[in-house]
Amino acid sequence: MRRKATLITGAAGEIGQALVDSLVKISDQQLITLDIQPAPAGVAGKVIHIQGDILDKSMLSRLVSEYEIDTIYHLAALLSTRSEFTPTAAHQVNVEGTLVLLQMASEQSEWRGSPVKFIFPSSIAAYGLPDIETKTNYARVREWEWNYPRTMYGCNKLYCEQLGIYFSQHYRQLAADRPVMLDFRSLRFPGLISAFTVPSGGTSDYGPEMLHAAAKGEAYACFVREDVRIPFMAMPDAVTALLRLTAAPSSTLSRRVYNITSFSLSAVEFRDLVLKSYPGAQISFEPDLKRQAIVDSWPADLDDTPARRDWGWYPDYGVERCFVEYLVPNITKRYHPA
Ligand code: AKB
Repeated sequence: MRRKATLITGAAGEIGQALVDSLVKISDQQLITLDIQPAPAGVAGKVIHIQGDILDKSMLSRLVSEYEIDTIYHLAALLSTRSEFTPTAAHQVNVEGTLVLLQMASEQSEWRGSPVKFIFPSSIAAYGLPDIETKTNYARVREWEWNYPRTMYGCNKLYCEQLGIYFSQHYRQLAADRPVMLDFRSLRFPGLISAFTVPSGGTSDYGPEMLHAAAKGEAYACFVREDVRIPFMAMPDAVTALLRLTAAPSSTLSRRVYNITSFSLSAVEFRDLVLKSYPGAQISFEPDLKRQAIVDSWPADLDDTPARRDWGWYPDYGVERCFVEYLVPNITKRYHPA
């Protein structure tokens, strides 16, 4: 008999590291982590780590010959700025990688006779507001509005959401027998901020970069204007949301893709919060017009009513608690251990 397992791709990335840290504490089944990078420090011996490429089908075949995978957290992706520099590679990793895993999860669902849960992080990058006026007028964007991404990463996320829905609801719709289909669930995250990892390759990174630079005592030039506003969330809330959505009974879910958010800040409000804790921080604004245009196309806020209603989503960290209790003490300790 194959052992039951949970697969986490992109496990060495920012969300991956935080999620795996939580899963090792609460999961009663084998965790298999997959990443192009080595296993994150701290999980050695607690997970089976495969250092490899999600596009490697023979590696995935070996995996399912040994394990019955019942839940997949598919976190592997190239983020928005990096994807603009290498759009073809982004498409390969973000779309083809997702397709390979969706196919594997579909086959596994049939073999098991019950749906594999496929949990997929999407992003505010799936939205694209055409100009600042529209962004101001449509501040709290709902899931079905403004789905016109302007980045490769945003296009990839939006399309993979649709692929996930297809594999959950319409896969092999012309076959004589309806297959057991996978159970796709996705969250559109705002900009995430972790106290323990530094982001790389994203366009919402100016927030966390400001904070980490201030804690290190380094000057930071923010690459967007003072008034640019997007939603943010503390990483522990992102992990809680992933776990809560995974655990939600299917009968309570009215959608497969949910917005979630915590607080929205303009870049200057973010700077002011950083200055409260690190009064000597040297933060200037030197907009990079091209990266700024990407952030300008993202919503100022998200309407997360369906997530709150269907599966009880709420953020534990509002802005104050996020900075005062989570970010500042942990980031300070990271760079200035006692
Ligand atoms: C990025 O900036 O690419 C990500 C995102 C908003 O999804 N942080």
